[in-house]
Amino acid sequence: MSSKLDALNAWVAEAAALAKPDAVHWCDGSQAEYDALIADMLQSGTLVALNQHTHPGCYLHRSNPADVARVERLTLVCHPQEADAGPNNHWMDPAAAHAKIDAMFDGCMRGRTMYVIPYCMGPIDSPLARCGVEITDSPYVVANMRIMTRMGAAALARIERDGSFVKGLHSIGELDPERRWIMHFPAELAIKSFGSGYGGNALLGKKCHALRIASYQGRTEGWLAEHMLIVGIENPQGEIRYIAAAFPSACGKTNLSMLIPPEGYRRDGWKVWTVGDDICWMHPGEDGRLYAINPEAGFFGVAPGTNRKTNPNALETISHDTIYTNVAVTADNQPWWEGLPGTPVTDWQGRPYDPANGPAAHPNSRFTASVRQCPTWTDQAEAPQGVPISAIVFGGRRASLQPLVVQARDWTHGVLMGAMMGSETTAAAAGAVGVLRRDSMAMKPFCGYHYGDYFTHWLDFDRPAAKLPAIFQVNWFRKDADGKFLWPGFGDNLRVLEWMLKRVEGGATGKPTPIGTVPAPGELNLEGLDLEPGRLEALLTVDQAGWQAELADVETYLESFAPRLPEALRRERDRIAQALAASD
Ligand code: SAT
Ligand code: MN
Repeated sequence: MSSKLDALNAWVAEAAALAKPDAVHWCDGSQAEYDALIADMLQSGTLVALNQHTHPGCYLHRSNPADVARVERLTLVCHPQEADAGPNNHWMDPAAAHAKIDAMFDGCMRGRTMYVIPYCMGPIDSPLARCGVEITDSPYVVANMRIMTRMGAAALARIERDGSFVKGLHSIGELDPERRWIMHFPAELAIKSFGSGYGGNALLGKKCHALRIASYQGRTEGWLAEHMLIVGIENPQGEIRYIAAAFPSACGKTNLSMLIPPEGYRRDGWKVWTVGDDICWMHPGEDGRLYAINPEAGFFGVAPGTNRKTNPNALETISHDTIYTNVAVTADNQPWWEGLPGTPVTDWQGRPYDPANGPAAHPNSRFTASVRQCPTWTDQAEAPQGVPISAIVFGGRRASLQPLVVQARDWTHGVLMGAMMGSETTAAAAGAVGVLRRDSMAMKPFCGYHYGDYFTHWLDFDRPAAKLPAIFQVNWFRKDADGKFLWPGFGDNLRVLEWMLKRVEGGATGKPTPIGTVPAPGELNLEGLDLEPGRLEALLTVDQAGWQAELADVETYLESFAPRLPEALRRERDRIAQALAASD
């Protein structure tokens, strides 16, 4: 073998010597390999076949009930200096971390096969793509990685060309929550994950590599790794503009990335193209614009709430060749979750369904399917240079305060908007649901280094020749006094995206407010939408006292990143606070 693979071979040998598997299997990514893995998992009970007439190629995995979400307290970012991890991460000294987790890996694969998975995050020939190798003892992880990444022989060939890759060592261990760690060593481009088989903890190409490690790599190399969907909006003239949007987990990124335009828009010829639903890597291009790729090749989406009305494209995507995790099952063995028609008979734990046990599908139950199965998938997702981004959107789940849409006045204001994002927590992470927490750029669980340095890195993109995207803040989740959502969301969100693109192209003047620009009366296209009188005003209201309180809270939050908080953000916050006070 060539010397470029020596480092890989040596690392695999070292991992095998530590974990002591019965066999080592190098994954080639072929269909035959995938089929054989599925057959083995059906035999061992790791997978259950679903109704092959209604859902060909679909299987169900029921995970350990104590292993259904990411666990932030067990997720560590191990920089040599604790200060570099920042208050936004849990930290352990790298040497201590290695020692702790290596003791768990010692002999953990006895009686198991160790799989070596070469993978590429991004189009295989893209200069923006980066490779990794995951070693795991979970065939479920292998099957998911084949859907979620460009995995196998082509990735190995690229690793051989590049000579570098991210090392990910994973074992499900005993799935014991007491013996579980997800550790990142950004300076070593390494990940070690033990004791969990759940998506974000175990599919190491996803959050661990494409966000935590890549955010750090991006800072060193001058690009951004973000928790963003990428969607193309085609207008009736056939022009396509791309938008990248950050939302915390389980806030509708998948839905927004493949939305169906409202009827009037469809009639007029508007189309939506899906590039990615979760992760976006953005590099400045030679023309000064930001170009984005989706490093992933699949969707690992939240099942509950996905239905004909909310996301028909997702339903179509997952109607075949999909791995389901922790959903319920109907009498005729179809996958089922809350929001679908039909009746569950078996719950996500495999028990006869009883409402007394809670929802039939786990609230964080998931589907894994290739992006290519999505009716709105575009081959621009394979463009090696990426797609140019016209607008960046930050969105949270806020029952009050945050207007439907606000545009930042410039890049610095936009970075502040991202930094001060707040959102009510969801089931994607273990812990209480519905609690407001700050989640800067939706990266709180995923930024692999100090948030203060990360804000500085964002601000640094504002250079003389840069042609940066406009930045907007949205909130689809604002409620009225009775707790009802004010905005219909889903396909109608295109109305808001259209306004953003008009702003970018100079086709809307907007209405200035102390917190940014909102749509002027008449600028949001509401044709065909039955909004009760006063609703739009309620959606766009800037509650002055509420915002003053918000900015006071933001100040405390931002200062938690001192002394690394960039002064520009402090000044920007002060400017808005003064504008609010002046509008009193
Ligand atoms: O962390 S996962 O990738 O498993 C899902 C999510 O939280 O977005
Ligand atoms: Mn996500």
